Amino acid sequence: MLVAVEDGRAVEIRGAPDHPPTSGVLCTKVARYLDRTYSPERVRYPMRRIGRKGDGRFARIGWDEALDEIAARFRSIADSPDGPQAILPYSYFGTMGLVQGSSMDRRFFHRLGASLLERTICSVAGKAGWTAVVGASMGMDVEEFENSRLILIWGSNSITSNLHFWTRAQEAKRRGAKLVAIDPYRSATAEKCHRHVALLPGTDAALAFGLMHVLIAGNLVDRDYVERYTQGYDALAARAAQWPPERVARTCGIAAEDVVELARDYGTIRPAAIRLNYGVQRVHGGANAVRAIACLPALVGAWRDPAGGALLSSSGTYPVDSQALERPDLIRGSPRTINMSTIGDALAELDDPPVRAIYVYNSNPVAVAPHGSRVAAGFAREDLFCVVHEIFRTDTADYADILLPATTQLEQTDLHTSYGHLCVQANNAAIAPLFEALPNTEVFRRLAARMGFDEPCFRDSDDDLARQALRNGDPRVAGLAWEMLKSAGWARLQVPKPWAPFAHGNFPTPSGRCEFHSMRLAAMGEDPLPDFVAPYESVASNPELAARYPLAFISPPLRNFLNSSFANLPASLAEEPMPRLDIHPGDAAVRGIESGASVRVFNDRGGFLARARVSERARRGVVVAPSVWWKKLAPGGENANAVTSPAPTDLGHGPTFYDCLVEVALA
Ligand SMILES: Nc1nc2c(c(=O)[nH]1)N[C@H]1C(S)=C(S)[C@@H](COP(=O)(O)OP(=O)(O)OC[C@H]3O[C@@H](n4cnc5c(=O)[nH]c(N)nc54)[C@H](O)[C@@H]3O)O[C@H]1N2
Ligand SMILES: Nc1nc2c(c(=O)[nH]1)N[C@H]1C(S)=C(S)[C@@H](COP(=O)(O)OP(=O)(O)OC[C@H]3O[C@@H](n4cnc5c(=O)[nH]c(N)nc54)[C@H](O)[C@@H]3O)O[C@H]1N2
Ligand SMILES: [Mo]
Repeated sequence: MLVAVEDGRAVEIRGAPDHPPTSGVLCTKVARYLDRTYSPERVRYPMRRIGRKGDGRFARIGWDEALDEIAARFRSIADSPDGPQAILPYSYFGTMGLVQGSSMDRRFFHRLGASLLERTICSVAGKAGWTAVVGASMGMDVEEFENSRLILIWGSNSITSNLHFWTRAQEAKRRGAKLVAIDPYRSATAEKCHRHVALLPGTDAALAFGLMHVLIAGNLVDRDYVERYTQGYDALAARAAQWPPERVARTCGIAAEDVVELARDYGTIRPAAIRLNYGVQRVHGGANAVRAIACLPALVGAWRDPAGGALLSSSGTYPVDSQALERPDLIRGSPRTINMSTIGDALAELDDPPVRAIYVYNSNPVAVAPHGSRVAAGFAREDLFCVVHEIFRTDTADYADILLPATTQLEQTDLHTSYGHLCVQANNAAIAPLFEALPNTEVFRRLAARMGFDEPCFRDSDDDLARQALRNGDPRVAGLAWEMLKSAGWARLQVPKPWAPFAHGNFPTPSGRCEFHSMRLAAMGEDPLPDFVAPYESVASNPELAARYPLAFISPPLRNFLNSSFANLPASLAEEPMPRLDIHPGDAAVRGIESGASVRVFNDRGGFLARARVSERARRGVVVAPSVWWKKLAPGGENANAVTSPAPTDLGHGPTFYDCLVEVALA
């Protein structure tokens, strides 16, 4: 991102035209980054709560006063019989930069002895599933998709959430490739694909097994690749044998012919690529679905070609030195770990010790965490000392005892890897911090000094931290020193181009092979093979619940929002004036719902209001509420997370946002 500055003020931003994976294009929301930076709604100064928790009424105080108070409260909790574990950091990826996202903050809470946070809210199930089979979060180079002949876009609305991949997929389409969307929702992306397989949420593993079944029966397996580079083929084939297309069709709610045709295409068109994304893994069987899908490219030898294989995340291609950044060696005692996805339960139930203080940064849990009423109730606890460091007065900020002003990316220094491409980016500050805003690192530096943490690492500057971020000596970052990145802006990792990481095996698994069968998972007491794990909440798996709440509910990302970020900007809200619910004409008619009607979406966990849009974008039996809205900007003050569930995924303890039954009625 290039920023033009005049008299200290950023006046224009644009994509860098020569940055290979993004080629000068900013996505819809980031193109509004100046609106965000110069918004009149920014948190400008440190503030102290004067109203009731949740009211969002504050009075200005100074930085010294704010930090003195936080340090005093933390010290008194740490010295009490409850100890420092009663303090909890809460952060996710408000910024994904390594410096502002996971460095000084971790050092501070480690040294304090605070409870550890398990950061599960997004991708853990998919990561667990993918690494079981492939070994690390690595896959195709996004730039290669333009050379693919068949692309399965699996659980991804790429036009919304992964524009730079979509550009390549469109180029492939122009060159004659076939595009297939596998998604319960006819998203903008699915609409532009040649085929759309609209399966029921949470049934992807069944479809993957169905594809294997047909590939094996039709002799479309690459025997040579399987023999040389994989492990557990016979056992996997035995599982696949249990999934003839008719059974798959019943489980997924699709036609058996769809399974057969898709498998034939996948077994015969080369190069065949899968853009797998996180939409498939927010369900009970999310990790197993990703495991099953991750087996497919090896079965047909698709990895042989740089434009074949699959991509879930590229993040594991970067040699990030998290030990150096986060300093887990500083951890005092053996603190417990709290799962961020069940924060509502943790705030309500833990008592040995209870969570007495929470420090939120880079996240907006009151809007984004599942089972929203529990989360809000937890944050409303009068005895909870709550610090929120934010750019805006989010739903979470309203519960702060102390609210601190944060810088935006234009005002801070950082180093960014990626989970979609293979470049490293320097984030140089373009302008000085506005108002009294400070970056995350500086706040933790100042707090560390107040707490008397005198280890030299608490004095590292942001440049020092950026210098430590990548593992020195790793050949993938040879020559990519921080000083070089700062002046060049970015550089591609030192990996071969074209990139075909598994063309000759070399899987970063314990066996070095693609592990259809995983001894590592077996040793953990898990199924060594992928399997279909049914949703917690679906008509087939939970008919009793479905009798009351018959509709499957999903709430995927909106193009104009980034989770709940950007969701308060007037330009975003001009395009998304109301929370929307897509519902199929058949499901709408029996409920007397017409397009434009105000509806209530509800289950036992809660409910929220949306405006119905009746169309076949939603398949029958599934309703879709693009998200994540700020609760206080939504009619009725609730958003989609009023109904979503914190029940854990099969591996990784992720939340199951898209494993959720609801009923819909006219409001
Ligand atoms: N504009 C925008 N971009 C974003 C984000 C955003 O909020 N807005 N969020 C960012 C973040 S944090 C993430 S994690 C990424 C990834 O975000 P993803 O979770 O990959 O999001 P989407 O691309 O919307 O893909 C989700 C798709 O999966 C579908 N889906 C839901 N359930 C299932 C299922 O069970 N099976 C299958 N096959 N499909 C299902 C949904 O209908 C949706 O079309 O996007 C990032 N990019
Ligand atoms: N219903 C439903 N819920 C979902 C999802 C879904 O698909 N459906 N998606 C889930 C996913 S994939 C994810 S990743 C999570 C995301 O959850 P979060 O990581 O909480 O993401 P955001 O809502 O973007 O909130 C990030 C906050 O950090 C702030 N911020 C940005 N930069 C900085 C900074 O430098 N310093 C500080 N202190 N603050 C900063 C922003 O202003 C913003 O309010 O939401 C999840 N919630
Ligand atoms: Mo995410």
